[in-house]
Amino acid sequence: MVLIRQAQIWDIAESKVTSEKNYWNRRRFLKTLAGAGMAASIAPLTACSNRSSSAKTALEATLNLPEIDSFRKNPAFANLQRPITDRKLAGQYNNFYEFGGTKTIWIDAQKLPTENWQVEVTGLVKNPRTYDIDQLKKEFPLEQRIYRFRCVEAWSMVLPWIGFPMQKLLAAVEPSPKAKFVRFTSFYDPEITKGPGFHIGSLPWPYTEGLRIEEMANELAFFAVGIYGSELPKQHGAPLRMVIPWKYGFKGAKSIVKIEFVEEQPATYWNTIDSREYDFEANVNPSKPHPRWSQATEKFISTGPGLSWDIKETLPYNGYGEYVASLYS
Ligand SMILES: Nc1nc2c(c(=O)[nH]1)N[C@H]1C(S)=C(S)[C@@H](COP(=O)(O)O)O[C@H]1N2
Ligand SMILES: [Mo]
Repeated sequence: MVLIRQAQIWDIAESKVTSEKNYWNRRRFLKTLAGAGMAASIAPLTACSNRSSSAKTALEATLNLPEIDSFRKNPAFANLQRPITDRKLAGQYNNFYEFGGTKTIWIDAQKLPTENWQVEVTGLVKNPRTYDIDQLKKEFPLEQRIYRFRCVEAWSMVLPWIGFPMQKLLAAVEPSPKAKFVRFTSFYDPEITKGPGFHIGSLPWPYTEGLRIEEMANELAFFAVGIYGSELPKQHGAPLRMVIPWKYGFKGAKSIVKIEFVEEQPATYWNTIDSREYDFEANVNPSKPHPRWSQATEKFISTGPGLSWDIKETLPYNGYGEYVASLYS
């Protein structure tokens, strides 16, 4: 266990964090400028993020949400021999590209309108249905599961989600035998979700993700409506997001408005941008390097309130092989 860094996250320059956005912007610039022979002179984009104590208070306000009063703690997903990541740290180190490409999108994500949220379940199912978020929470008993979380950028956390297994939704809507895949769509409104500098050009919005039906039916596949005992903060993808703990974080679409059962493998946001870097399957795999991040180890963001991390070896399927390996044999 090697502690390689100890600093307040408030003081960390965004340039120290390898972000998908920096890469993506840079690549666009390189593409644009390549013809002019200027590519070599472009330095990586950087941005500074110094946060004051008023920002701390603002952060706390975004996390201070109603507690979820009735849920059971599922003992099968309770003990990971790793500490749960500090709540404030998890709530200020996010990816939510609709609101910008920095890790500090918790500020801009507050623009997400979550009132009267509905989720449409449609496509190849016997019982298509549009759920109000409150109906969903009532219909499916809620439980807490502590899961490892692994981003393809090679950082990881341990997070206590509250929600229900995707299996339960499958049983309620009954997909037809023709349904082989599921497509999940995140909220998108270009008037609201304008991440600064990230909406240049044509990106394949809305954010969508997909699973095979068998993956969705796996015991681990989860819909979260809460975290740390309370409702989901907007930056974590309120009011409903996916959690697929054996896959990289980008498979877990946030703020879901539509769930669609389909016959063919659906296009996804990242897979459309770069299928080589973001394959559809995206299982956590230490022996399959990403073009930009060796996946052999990860930065486990463990403690709080400052940002610090331990380097840990990455486990196949993020440690969940006993549940999911048979899906891929
Ligand atoms: N709609 C949407 N969902 C998303 C993303 C996003 O940009 N937009 N980012 C993904 C990525 S790359 C990660 S690592 C996780 C981050 O979840 P967290 O911020 O709650 O830790 O959300 C995933 N879901
Ligand atoms: Mo990610």
